[in-house]
Amino acid sequence: MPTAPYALLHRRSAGRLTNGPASAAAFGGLAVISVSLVALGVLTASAGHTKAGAVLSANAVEANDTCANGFPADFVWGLGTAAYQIEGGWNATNRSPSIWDVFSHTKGAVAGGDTGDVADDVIHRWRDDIALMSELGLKHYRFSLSWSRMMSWDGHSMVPNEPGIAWYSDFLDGLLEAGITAHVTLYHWDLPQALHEHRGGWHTPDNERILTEFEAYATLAFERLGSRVATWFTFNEPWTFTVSGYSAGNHAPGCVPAQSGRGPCAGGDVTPYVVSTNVLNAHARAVAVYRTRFAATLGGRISITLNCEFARPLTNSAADAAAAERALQFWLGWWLEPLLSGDYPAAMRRNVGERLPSFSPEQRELLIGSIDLLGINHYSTHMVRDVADGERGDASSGWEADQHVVATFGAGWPQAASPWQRSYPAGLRGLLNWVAARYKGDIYVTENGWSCNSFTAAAAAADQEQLDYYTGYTEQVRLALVEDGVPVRGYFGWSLLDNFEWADGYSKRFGLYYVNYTTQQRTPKKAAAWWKETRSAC
Ligand code: GBH
Repeated sequence: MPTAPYALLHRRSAGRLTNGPASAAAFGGLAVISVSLVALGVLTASAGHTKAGAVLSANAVEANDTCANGFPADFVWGLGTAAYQIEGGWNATNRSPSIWDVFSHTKGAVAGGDTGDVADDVIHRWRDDIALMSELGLKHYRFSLSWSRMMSWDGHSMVPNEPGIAWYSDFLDGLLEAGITAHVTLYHWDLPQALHEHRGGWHTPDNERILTEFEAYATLAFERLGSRVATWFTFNEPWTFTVSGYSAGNHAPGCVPAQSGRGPCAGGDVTPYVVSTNVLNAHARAVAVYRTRFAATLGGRISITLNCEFARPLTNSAADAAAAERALQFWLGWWLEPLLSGDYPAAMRRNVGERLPSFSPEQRELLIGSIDLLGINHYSTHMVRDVADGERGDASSGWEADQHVVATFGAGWPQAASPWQRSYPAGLRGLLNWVAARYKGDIYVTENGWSCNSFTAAAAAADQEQLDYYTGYTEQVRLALVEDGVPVRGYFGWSLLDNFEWADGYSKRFGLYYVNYTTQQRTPKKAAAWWKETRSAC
């Protein structure tokens, strides 16, 4: 059987997708004794997390430090979620709209007309959900803050929103009481609508105003919540919100390159690169604030989470090998390379040309080494070939076309409910090795999980495919660590609960717990029991 027509599975029409070496400074945070986290008892739940020993080579792992699951005793096992996908409470705590509220309420934007208005209603059910985490024996939880819950628009800029801050503060206290370490993302795609509309958002070239706003938001979060946060992630998957939001158009704010004229999406083929440049600069500014004002007293670490599907060459040809490498540079190098060297990858400079902005010397300096560790999200693998002469590749324009590749799936790879996902566990090991060849610091898999083919509570409780995905992928993480010496220190499954799966609404289910959206009842899936028995118990 030939490989599946990957690109065709995703395209509604041309250009639109349907579905939705670290510098020494990079390790600065590790040397710090985390006084306040220790005082608060956080470190009891995160052994090895902020202590210097975490940088020891994986090869130094002693047999008697190894758990029954084959991982070191201090390996971090966690689960993740994101604000707009689970919280609901769209106007509780005086929250104001983000670009996702506006997008999801736009006719035809989200499957089934679903919105995040209620989602998993975690805003009201959080005590029960922390109890659920405890039941699972969970020690690490990754979640994001809603910027427009933390802050409100005063007509000129974003200002602190006390009821929203109080909610997150209570939630963090709840985690702490349950002995669960918090790993917090500042931006999981939900830009305050006011900043998009009135302050040029991410899409305006050299937008100093958005950098200033992000810096103020990050500072507020560090100040008010930082004593209870072990790891900060500035952005989750900038690739996804940039490409899906500003090139494919199937995520908020829904920009496509073909759009012309006035308005936020008028930048055409340049917009994704304008967005990436603003986002990278915003990341660097927030990290600089954390390091200069907070790291020494709070003792946490700060980084970014980048996503990448692994790319394997479709054939043995040199052209396809180069195409697979180029695909990885376009997905991951786009973000990783500036963080390590201060500039975009050479492959992107070649293909994107003058549409790709440059960083100033000051911006480069802030970017280089601006991660204390690296978060990697990974779901699937692509078989990639070079474009033929005259062919445009996976799209007619935009980031997709700039790569000059065509991506498909391997024959026989199990198909998830989401058309874009097939299971190929070895891809994660390949990706971790690719990353470790470039970045020498600690790596955490911050997302990995399966879009379940079970759609009722009863079917979900017996879902073997999700369990197979987790056992297959975590085994490849173990091999990367133990056999290849990749410094992978943790793994976060996606997700704790079924939730609002962006453009797919509630039609796709990644949770370890099935959620009935009518009753809000949570039912553990088979993989939840596995998690409890083999990941929580060392
Ligand atoms: C992550 O995104 C998110 O961080 C999380 O919020 C989300 O719920 C979870 O994973 C599951 O989706 O093949 O061209 O159609 C995953 C990111 C989703 C990015 C699928 C690529 C397919 C684009 N990936 N998407 S395409």
